Amino acid sequence: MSHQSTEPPGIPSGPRILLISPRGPLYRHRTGIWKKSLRYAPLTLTTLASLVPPELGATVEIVDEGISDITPDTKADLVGISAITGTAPRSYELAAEFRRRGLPVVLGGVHPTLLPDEAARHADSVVTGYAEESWPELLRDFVKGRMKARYDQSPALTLSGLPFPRRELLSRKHFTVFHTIETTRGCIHHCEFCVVPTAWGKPLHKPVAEVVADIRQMGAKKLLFLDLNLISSFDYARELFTALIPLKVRWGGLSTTLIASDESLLDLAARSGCRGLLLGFESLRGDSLKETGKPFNLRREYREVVRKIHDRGIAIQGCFAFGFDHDDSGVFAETAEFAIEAGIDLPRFAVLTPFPATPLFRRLDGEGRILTTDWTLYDGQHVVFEPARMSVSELQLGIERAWKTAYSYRGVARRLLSSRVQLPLSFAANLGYRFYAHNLSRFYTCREALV
Ligand code: B12
Ligand code: SF4
Repeated sequence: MSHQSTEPPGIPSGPRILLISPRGPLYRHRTGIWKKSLRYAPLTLTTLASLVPPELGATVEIVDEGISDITPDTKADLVGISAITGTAPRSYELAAEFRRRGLPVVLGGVHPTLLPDEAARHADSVVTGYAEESWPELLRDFVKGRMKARYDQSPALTLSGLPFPRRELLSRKHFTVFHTIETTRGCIHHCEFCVVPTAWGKPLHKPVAEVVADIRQMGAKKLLFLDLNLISSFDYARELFTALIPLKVRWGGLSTTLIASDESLLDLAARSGCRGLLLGFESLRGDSLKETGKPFNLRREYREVVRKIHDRGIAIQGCFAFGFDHDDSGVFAETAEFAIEAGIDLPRFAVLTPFPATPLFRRLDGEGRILTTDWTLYDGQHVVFEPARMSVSELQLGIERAWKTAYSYRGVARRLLSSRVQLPLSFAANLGYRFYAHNLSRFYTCREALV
């Protein structure tokens, strides 16, 4: 059960706040295919809970529909729902239900940030961008009976002096990695498909001393950084990795392939306890990398990137996308074979997804190539646009084939024998992804509708 609520002792009872992270089909409690071996604790709801001003004496309950169900009689005075694009329709469905019961609903998160006017049609208030200042302001307004229809991120927002996320509100038993943390936000790059520059813009950093204090207070020995690009600033990354060394933690995080361009930074990452990196390789084809605004990823370097990282005992989760305008039907086998030969510990394959408001969405929309705005299908595994050099079904089935090839028993064995780093952890995650790969097609219910 992950419904958790708390009321600070000795403080008179204030509003009951219910915070929800809605399910997506793949990530749904019980019927989804995102196994525990792949699951790490998100920070969204625990962060929002930590930002509730103490003087309000509020009760906070959090529900993550990826791991539990909402009970129909859940009581609250205010409901906050966090929406990413794939979960936006479910968010609107829940919002309608709560509003029918007379409960005010606030929508926030990346999707309402990208499409605030759409979100506003389903909520009493919409919060865009990061909510470290605006959410407490909204709550104070709410108790005074003057909640506004919209709150935007302040341009002056900084990430210093913030409370630690209230991780105690989540039950650890649901997650393989419970101790997650965030140090930076935003990214300096502008990849055409990425929501980060569109939604959040320039990078913000937490003071390293505060990151260290959080790690110490949670007593973490195994950590995952959720930052989308931990090395946006090499200087910050260097300061952070240096500060991690005395903590003797093992950690994983997301980076660009650029980390391999600076061996001293890579050495420092390894010395600070880095045991796994998620890298966006995206494509093996130079034309596609240019098309998508990721020129710093060049194929000729990939094997070298993999070797340098493996040499330091760091496992690689390598992400590839299919559906670029330069992709043809040969791309799936070529990419899966590369992942196997290069010994990528955990390859992941996504369909290029034009998330709303991104430059990619605007381009494809301008070319009349967006096939659906059913946001449920914007989950990185469904084709939602007209590909340039293959049919929708070729792309949809090609991605499934790539998953199955890379996660066949032979594929897993060849990859892990070639890599030989972090084997026990990597093996467990490979089994999780093998299950995912072999069950993906269960969710292709809309294939016929799109083809
Ligand atoms: C944990 C995580 C997951 C988890 C949980 C998802 C969830 N619902 O939160 C899992 C593993 C399930 C997941 C899956 C996917 N994810 Co994900 N995930 C993340 C990740 C790495 C961390 C989220 C987090 O904890 N952030 C830290 C918190 C503090 O930040 P935050 O969530 O943005 O919240 C702040 C504000 O946005 C705001 N806010 C957020 N919600 C609300 C609600 C209210 C009421 C208010 C007031 C404010 C507010 O306040 C917070 C404090 O400032 C983010 C990247 C990131 N670093 O944010 C991607 C991210 C959310 N995921 C993303 C994607 C694309 C996916 C997948 C499609 C990937 C895939 N191919 O499988 C799937 C789709 C899931 C689905 N459709 O069902 C994208 C979303 C893009 C989009 N437009 O939808 C992100 C942004 C990463 C990216 N590539 O850019 N993901
Ligand atoms: S490097 Fe990663 S986080 Fe940065 S814009 Fe590109 S895809 Fe997004």
